[in-house]
Amino acid sequence: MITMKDIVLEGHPVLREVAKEVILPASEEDVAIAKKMLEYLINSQDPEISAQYGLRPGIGLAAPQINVSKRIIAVHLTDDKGTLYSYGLFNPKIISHSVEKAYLSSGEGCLSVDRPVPGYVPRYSRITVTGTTIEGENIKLRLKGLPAICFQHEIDHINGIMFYDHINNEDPLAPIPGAIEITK
Ligand code: K2U
Ligand code: NI
Repeated sequence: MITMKDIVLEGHPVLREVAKEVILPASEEDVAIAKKMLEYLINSQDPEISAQYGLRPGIGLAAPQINVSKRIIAVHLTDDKGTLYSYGLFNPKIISHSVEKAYLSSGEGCLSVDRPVPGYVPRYSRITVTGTTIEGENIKLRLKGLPAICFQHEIDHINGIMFYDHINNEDPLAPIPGAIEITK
């Protein structure tokens, strides 16, 4: 199982690389990586397991964060309507997005950043994402709210982008014009 020792911290060069496409159909090795990443998220959200292994709770994880420079992400969260989004996804791609922006009112954190970084992170409020699931299904997801924020955070990771790259350094908490505020 993945624990915190397996998650690389900011400053590690892999977090600034553009990760490589996964050759499909995914190999047993890449399927196992995606399954372990999803397992981490599920474990990290279990109070007993996360306490026992000292896991930081996560709703998303990208393969570069476990020092694997491949386009693999995992997401495990429930949105405000109670819809569960639980995926291990190969080669995720944002194929369209809204002009409208959104941001998390609490700002963002990252399992690879063990310090608070205050500031609003502008994201697209709605996105359409394609990718291939662990089961080998090619899917298209239309997302908004926290799922949209999470997928953008993880897809940033496979492009070598960190959430704080988007923060307005002059005024981190400046309102983002026209953006909607999302509370988690
Ligand atoms: O990629 C990661 O480091 C996991 C991130 C993903 C994430 C950050 C900000 C906003 C959305 C997703 C976090 O550690 S997951 C922790 C978390 C939990 C609930 C809501 C937001 C973030
Ligand atoms: Ni992160």
